[in-house]
Amino acid sequence: MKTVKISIVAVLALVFGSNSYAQMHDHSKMDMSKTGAKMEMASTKTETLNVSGNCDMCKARIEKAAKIDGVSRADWDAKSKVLSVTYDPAKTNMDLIGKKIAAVGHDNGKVKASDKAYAALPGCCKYDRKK
Ligand SMILES: [Cu+2]
Repeated sequence: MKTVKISIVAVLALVFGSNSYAQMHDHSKMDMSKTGAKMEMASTKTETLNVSGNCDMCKARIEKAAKIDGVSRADWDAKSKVLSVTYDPAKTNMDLIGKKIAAVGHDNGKVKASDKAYAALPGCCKYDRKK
């Protein structure tokens, strides 16, 4: 009788033991995927850039110009004149993004727009230029 009890305990321990092992295994898998997601996020960078502009038309133009290959998000705030860009540093950089924005007429912290590009802006978009 004693040996039967012991074997039942042994079986239970085995079942619970393997069960908790399986759970631990699942958790470690979950943690691994979480780490993977974090690593993916770490491969992109978010930076801000001061970009001159006035209105919603400027916003659309600036954000469109900023969304070059490697840029996953571009958001310009008309009030603060700050553009926030999320990009993959392996594919592009802030100098390049600044250059693209200057090319459509908007002075920014990286590159100043040419007089020609600025002159091509619609009247409402002609922001005050710092000389
Ligand atoms: Cu505008």
